[in-house]
Amino acid sequence: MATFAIGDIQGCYQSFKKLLKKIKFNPNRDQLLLAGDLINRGPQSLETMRFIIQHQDSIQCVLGNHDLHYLAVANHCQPIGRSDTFQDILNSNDNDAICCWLSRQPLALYNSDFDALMVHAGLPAFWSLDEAIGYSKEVSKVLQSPTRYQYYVSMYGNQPDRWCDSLLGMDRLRYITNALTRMRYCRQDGRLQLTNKSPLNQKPSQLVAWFQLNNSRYNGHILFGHWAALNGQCDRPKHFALDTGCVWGGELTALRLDDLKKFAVSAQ
Ligand SMILES: [Mn+2]
Repeated sequence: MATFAIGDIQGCYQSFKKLLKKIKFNPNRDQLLLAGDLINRGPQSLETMRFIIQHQDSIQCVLGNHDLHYLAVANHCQPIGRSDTFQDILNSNDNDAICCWLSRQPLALYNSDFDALMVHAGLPAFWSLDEAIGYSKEVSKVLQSPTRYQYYVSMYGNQPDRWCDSLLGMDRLRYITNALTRMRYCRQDGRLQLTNKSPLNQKPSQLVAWFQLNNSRYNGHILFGHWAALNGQCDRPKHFALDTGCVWGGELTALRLDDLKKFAVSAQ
């Protein structure tokens, strides 16, 4: 029995299957933790989601920005974009089931066996574990309620960039969503800077990666995806960057949590 954390699949079903073969994934014995962005940009979003739902007893996941974007489109709150590739799901008979299943997945997930928090993008430096899980639940509650339509219409945007526990309504939900599913860089004071995607050695001096801001309130492991330009490197002993750019021709990576051994396959 082993537990594997896997980075952004983004509909790269062939690479996903190849990785599962490499790690000898046995759904009767092993567990997968998927770091979000399960679909979109890659070629086989529908097959990817069918496999995940079929094996849901052995899989846990968090939502990424692409998964939320699919939910917004599937709920008729956003038009599909030119570079979106989840039309296969929208056109299928599985669309309602996939939409419903994804709506029930969290933005933050804690595994106590490995003292590991999984989020798609990152953990703000001033949030504790309990706060991150609580804020994730605030969003989940909305995704499963009739107020989700308002959320999907207005979740886009980069403001507010500063957290304050007194934030209310959509401003509060948008900050939580941006921090957990889109964050890469922050300013020195912790404010979100959501537009810069460069690798660390090309960052402007006024920005810091979210994981470079010292978090004195959570010192467990953090498993995250979203930032392909890191190419799996983040120079922090308990932080694991899992997005190795499979959809861009890089690799799909699995981290075995039992011994922190990494496995990767090249994009298929
Ligand atoms: Mn992402």
